[in-house]
Amino acid sequence: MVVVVFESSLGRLRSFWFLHAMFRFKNIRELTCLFVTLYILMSQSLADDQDFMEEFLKREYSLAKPYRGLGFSSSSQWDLMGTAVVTPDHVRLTPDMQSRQGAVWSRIPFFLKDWELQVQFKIFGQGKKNFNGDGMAIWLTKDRMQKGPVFGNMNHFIGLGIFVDTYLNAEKSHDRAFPYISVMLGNGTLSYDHDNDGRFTELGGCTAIVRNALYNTFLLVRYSRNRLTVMVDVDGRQEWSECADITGLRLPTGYYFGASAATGDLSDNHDIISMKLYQLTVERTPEDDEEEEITLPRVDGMEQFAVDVEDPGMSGVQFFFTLLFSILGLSVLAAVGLVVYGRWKENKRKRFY
Ligand SMILES: [Ca+2]
Repeated sequence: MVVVVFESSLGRLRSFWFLHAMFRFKNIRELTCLFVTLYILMSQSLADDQDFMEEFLKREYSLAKPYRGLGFSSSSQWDLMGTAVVTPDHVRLTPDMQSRQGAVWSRIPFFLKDWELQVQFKIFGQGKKNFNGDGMAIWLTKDRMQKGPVFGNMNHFIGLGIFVDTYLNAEKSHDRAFPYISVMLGNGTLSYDHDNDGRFTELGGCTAIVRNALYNTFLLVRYSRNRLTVMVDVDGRQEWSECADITGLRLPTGYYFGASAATGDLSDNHDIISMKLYQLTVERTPEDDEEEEITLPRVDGMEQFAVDVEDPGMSGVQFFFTLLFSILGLSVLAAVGLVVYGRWKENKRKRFY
């Protein structure tokens, strides 16, 4: 969106220069007038774009300055967890100290279908390159406020996790540089493998040199019509570079946004400056609206998301005990039947006399 804003302003500017070629300036006053007009037009266009963006900003799902009452007030829409603290400039999930876990979680379940999340954050610390960790994650998951081994959140999560992994755990992995951003979709049974930096469950990702960077990092997550795109801006150029693009990704609604971070033997400051959620206007066909409601996240055509709901059948031991108890049950029934029959016969004989 920043790109859109920037490019559209630039577009207007270009068209003005085209007009400019048709003018001839007689004196400095005309030139000044031209610059003033240009300035007013530009600031006007920027304001228009800003208004346009603000219209679609969903404040109830956004976290931005000033963080009044965040985590404490009953009117706040976010909860803090672990080592997370709020300062006037950021929400610090972990300080640059060993073995810390912190998170911030939205209190309101999320039901929009087409959306875009822009996260502004900063990761920095005293440690030299490769002597820092572990990283942070952005979440949209069924459960919230859980502690665990996945960047400060639970393992076997259900929903979307986007990891900013700042430490390379896998020993034999030289094909990618760290920090590395990766996308994972959890269905409750998939496990995040920390020792391999989640490589086997990764749906997409990219290297992004976000640590100790000059500028704050911007991460964009766009989800629309079952397509998830992740883009990143690390060097303050206000230009997005593509990081991941996954189609056929199906995410149920009613989940919670969150951000978490963790340090271990190595550490860093993990700061969230803002998380802004925008609603996207997307034309939907009747087929889109008729689309089945899903209960578990999945990616079309991926085996690991096929949930086995069939009866797995009996094992040998189960079969043996089932047979044993059936025989025992039948024997008891037969014995009871015989006793009842014997009594009935005796009663009949007594009545006869
Ligand atoms: Ca790692």
